[in-house]
Amino acid sequence: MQNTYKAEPYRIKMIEPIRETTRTERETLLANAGYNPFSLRSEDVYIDLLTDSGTGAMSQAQWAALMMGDEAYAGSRSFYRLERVVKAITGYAYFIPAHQGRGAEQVLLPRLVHKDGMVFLSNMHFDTTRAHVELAGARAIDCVVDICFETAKEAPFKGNFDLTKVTHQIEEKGPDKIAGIIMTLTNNSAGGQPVSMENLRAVSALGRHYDIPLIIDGARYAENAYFVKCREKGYADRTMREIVREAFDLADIFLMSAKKDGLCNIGGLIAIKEDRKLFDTCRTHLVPLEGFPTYGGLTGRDMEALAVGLEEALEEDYLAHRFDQVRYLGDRLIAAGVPIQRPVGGHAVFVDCRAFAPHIPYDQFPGQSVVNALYLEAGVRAVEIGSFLLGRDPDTGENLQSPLEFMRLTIPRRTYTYRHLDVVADAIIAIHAKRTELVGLTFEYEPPVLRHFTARLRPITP
Ligand code: P61
Repeated sequence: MQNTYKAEPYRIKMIEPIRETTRTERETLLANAGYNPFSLRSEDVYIDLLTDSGTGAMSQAQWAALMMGDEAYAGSRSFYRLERVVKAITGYAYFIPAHQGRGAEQVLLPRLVHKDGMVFLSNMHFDTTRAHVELAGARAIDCVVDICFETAKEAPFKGNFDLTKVTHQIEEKGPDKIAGIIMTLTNNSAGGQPVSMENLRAVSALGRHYDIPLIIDGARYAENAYFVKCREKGYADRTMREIVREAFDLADIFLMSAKKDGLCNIGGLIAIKEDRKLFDTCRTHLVPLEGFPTYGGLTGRDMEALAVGLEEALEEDYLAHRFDQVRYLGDRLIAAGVPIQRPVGGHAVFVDCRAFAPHIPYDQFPGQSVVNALYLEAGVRAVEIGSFLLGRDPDTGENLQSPLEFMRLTIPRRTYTYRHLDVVADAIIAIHAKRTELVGLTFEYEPPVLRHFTARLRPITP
């Protein structure tokens, strides 16, 4: 990885104005939003680091490709173009488009659950994946390496599977109860932390030994491959294409939210290496859930933009700049003594809110408290990745305690400048200085599924 900061590998051809608000305005806006920034209007947000999902800027080549969209209901030329690109990158035989990641999940995951009591094992399930596992009647078990919970400790691949945990789960439950092994690349919930090729190889060997399918949940597979190139022995001289192909060769199925490393505002996909029967059953279910197999919920122009975006996301100049932006923000926070998951991940800086606000218990959501303080301070919208997002145990209804309480500062691709990141860093450093004043939150309204999207909260005033 480079040691010097470099400028953006692009220049700006079109701009989108953003607006500052006053602190008094923000106090009213946040109260009206039920202390949940998901309910803010984006025009009331100055710098939006809620997510890197669908929020990036498209390139001139992608905008040009939109004009080539073939909007035929069946047999669209744009579908075949996208299919060619996906097959060339993955080497897989079968491709199915979907409107976004969770669309792909709802088509694929229930097809792998054949009986009661089945489980999926993952390094870490992201929340929509967990929700679809549970909706399919299965259970989701995370088997990540323990070092990912020690945010201050640096390690190159904190997203890895713990091989002892996963082997133990397979043997305890019995291989026939394991519906699939889900390798999340990069490991979003752990802080955008990467997985090494060595770990992927070992997990693949386990899957093959026990005849369990290995699914790559690869929303950020290109970023993961770039970490492998930068950090893993033997990969520095390999091309991005070679590295991602090696990863896909080790797995059986690829699920992707293409709103991340597809560099698109919408899109998802399923690719299947060779299981024709699985492909057929997925396509059958695709029709009522997402749409006809040659569009799967996407317009022809979406598929064109995605075909271009998938290739651009593998360009090293782009990836080096992206990593540098995330590192820049992380370095500023570390220098000021703000606790973050170290080293920084690929798509975001994750602030460790258990260390930031240790006086707030997990079921009063320390991460959400810091997220709200950041909005009030500077109009910056971040997102909680912790106990608020994790929700309740589906069997007992108890609030689950997340092992990590994060505020995620997610960097949209090709969108903000280093100066924007300075504004974010300055604001976080300011709230860190008065962190003892932060208070916890309680529910005014709690929806039963994926509660963090629409919940309403209230600060617990002392
Ligand atoms: C994100 F606040 N991620 O990180 P879809 N797998 C993985 C993801 O990261 C992912 C999906 C599947 C989002 C969007 C998001 O509570 C939230 O295209 C590793 O979003 O359907 C999505 O892909 C699902 C933000 C999702 C959230 C759920 O920001």
